Amino acid sequence: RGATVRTRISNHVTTLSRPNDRPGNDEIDALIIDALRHRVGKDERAAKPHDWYTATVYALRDKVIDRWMESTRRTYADGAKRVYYLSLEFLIGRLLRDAVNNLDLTGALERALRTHGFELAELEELEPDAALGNGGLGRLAACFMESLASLDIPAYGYGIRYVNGMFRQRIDEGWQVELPETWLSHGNPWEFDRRESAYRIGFGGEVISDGDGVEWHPAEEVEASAVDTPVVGWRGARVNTLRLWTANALDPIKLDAFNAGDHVGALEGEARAASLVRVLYPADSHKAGQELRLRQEYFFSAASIQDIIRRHMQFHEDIRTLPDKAAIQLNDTHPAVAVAEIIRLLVDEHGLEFDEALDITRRTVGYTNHTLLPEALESWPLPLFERLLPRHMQIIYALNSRVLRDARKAGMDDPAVAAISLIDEGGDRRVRMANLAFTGAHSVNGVAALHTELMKQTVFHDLHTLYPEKINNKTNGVTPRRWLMQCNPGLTGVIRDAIGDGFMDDTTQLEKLNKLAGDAALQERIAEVKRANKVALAGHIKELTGIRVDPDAMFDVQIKRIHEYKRQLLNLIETVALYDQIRSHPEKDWVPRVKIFGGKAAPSYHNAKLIIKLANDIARRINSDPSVSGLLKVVFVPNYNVTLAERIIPASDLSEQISTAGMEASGTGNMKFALNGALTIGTLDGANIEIKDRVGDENIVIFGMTAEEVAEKRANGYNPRAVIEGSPELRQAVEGIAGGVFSPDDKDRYKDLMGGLYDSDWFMVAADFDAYAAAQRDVDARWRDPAGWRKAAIHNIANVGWFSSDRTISEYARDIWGVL
Ligand code: B1H
Repeated sequence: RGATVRTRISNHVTTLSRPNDRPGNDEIDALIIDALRHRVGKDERAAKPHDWYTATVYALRDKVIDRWMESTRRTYADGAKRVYYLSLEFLIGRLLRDAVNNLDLTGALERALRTHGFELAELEELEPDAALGNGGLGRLAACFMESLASLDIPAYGYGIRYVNGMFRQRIDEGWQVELPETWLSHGNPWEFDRRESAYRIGFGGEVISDGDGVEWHPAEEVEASAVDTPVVGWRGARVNTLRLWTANALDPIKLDAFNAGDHVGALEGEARAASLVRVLYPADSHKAGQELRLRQEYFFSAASIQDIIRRHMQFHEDIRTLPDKAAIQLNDTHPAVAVAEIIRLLVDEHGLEFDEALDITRRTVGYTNHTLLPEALESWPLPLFERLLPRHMQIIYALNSRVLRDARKAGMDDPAVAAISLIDEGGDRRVRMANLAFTGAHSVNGVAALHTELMKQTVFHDLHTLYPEKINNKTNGVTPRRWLMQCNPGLTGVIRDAIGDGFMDDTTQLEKLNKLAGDAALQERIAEVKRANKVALAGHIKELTGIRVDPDAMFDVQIKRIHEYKRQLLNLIETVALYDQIRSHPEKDWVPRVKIFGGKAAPSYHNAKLIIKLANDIARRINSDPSVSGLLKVVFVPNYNVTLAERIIPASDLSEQISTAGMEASGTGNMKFALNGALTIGTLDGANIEIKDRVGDENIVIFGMTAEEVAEKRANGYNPRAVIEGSPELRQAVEGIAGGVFSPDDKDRYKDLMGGLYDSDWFMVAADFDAYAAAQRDVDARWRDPAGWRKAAIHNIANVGWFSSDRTISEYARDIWGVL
């Protein structure tokens, strides 16, 4: 299989003219000047940097469009099966460097821009970071889109074009403040309005059945209209489409109301439509429970399914061949209502019997689960679901009756049948979206080996017993184009010099570095690149926070959404313990560290916001204490996003992946850090386990309880108070925080947060503390041996090529979609 991927890519190596360093950049220059004049409407003298940026994107876009049309023509001509990735999140970040790099135009474009007095890097800074996602789930969707194009798989991403994506985070006196992010305020030169691709999406109303048919008469309708962004594959292999839906009122203005003087009411339809695509719910690994969220889910699922079926009928004419020509992947349960929508269209519009419609749906749909956290499992109150989607509710009942019949036939008992049901009957009745997705799909996958095992044992235990062939694992991956070549050109250059270019088309070739890991010259070059990246980051940190950090200290980094299960608190408490230790034993040979934190908290997540404040309170105190100066600094970088990650990861020495075992489904940041030569300190959770298996036990620092031990401890009664009292270091740190050492202005600020550790400590911070602190001292010992550290870093880079999203996507393609 690996070979298939390689040949597919190398076929395209020849189709793109290389090398990029041929002298003439007249073509790209001419395109830029033409775009500047005729599309931006400025001449070279009047143009501002932003105009040049826009013109540059237009010029590139023109190069992209030719390949885009060629890709589409090829797919039509081949009658090929298409992949449809439905996701409420696409965390794509900036796109300029992606396009330039994948079209191999970096050199040509840099030279062209320099003739006009611009650096490409400086224009890149003008591009807003498109944050149409929360965290890992959304970023995974973006990496997948890039890999699909790179592997030459015809694919469409479907989502929502949020006007306000993820909020911008400001830190005000240490507290998170959320501001709207207006990424579209200067227009978006990457997108194409496709008003001709528009569909009516209904809500509410009633279902009328007369003898031979069923008709849904919605009470409200909005129009979904498509906005397309091209996604360029590596070496221009292919250009796919990211199709994001925007909403319009069918009747933009009610003229009768307007003429009657109701000027606001006349525009109400437009306002209601606009509200659908206004904001991304900022709830990572947590359900966003409002009605508007369910409306968003149905709006984008229904528009996407209508689009997919229209395209299918246009070219294949027979709805029964849908599973041969389309694979629809549901990114978590957010688009799960698509299952009911497909069945509805097949039954109500195409006249199929229910069972045949269900069979076609199942053969077309795959579902990816991303979390087992109970608070993130979506379910909707039945009355709400029924009011908003009455026909879909009927279809869900019809599907449920078949599923429950299967369960009874298999001899399952009442508790098992209750667990399998699409309706949760405990308390207020709710529709379980995970059960809908599971029963409506032929494939249900987890995102790392441990997570997939836990799916079978816990949340999906009974569904798995009933349908044992569905659950499969697809360990996540990240695109090496963005997360190595683009974000770390220095390291990429050193690797090319050391092992040649082969790894750029097949990251498993990074393994060639293993035998060079002890080579002093290579270690030196990699260390120089790391240092340069750290100097650059230190400058950026100074600009963002005013804090001065020493590039020769260890950069110890935890950047990710703030969540209790990710245990930023464990890291912070250990930071305080280290601070105490340094002050008690100033004579010891401490390793200078910079503790870097970054991440957003869901606006309604009280403890997560308090953890941000704690990080900032700890930072203020430690950074101003001369007794640890030069040894310990703490930084909270505001507004963590994809663009910041691209700066921070290449400059990191230590990657913190310390979630409570069993709770982080996979993690993908862990892969990015290792690929950029950071060592990991982590628990046996998610993909950490598979990273350890690949880089080797001696090149990663693992600590703490296993998922099994966590479950056991929870089952057998866990007494955190006793643990805290039995650990002097932990106790001193927790008492200090609880007593107001870091919050002299409000001594009780952290009383309840720390109290929670004594009383319940659901995330087992106390239970893992001593092991974590010991692991950190082990990290110190390794750092004191620079050659040993550098060697371990090289083994990390060498052995995580497997975590390329090209590998992940080729597995989906082969096992789930049947397109490779
Ligand atoms: C992940 C989410 C998520 N899992 C609900 N679940 C959301 C759930 O807005 N919501 O309602 C948003 C996001 N996100 C993450 O997915 C996992 O926590 C990571 O471990 C994993 O690496 C990532 C990609 O699979």
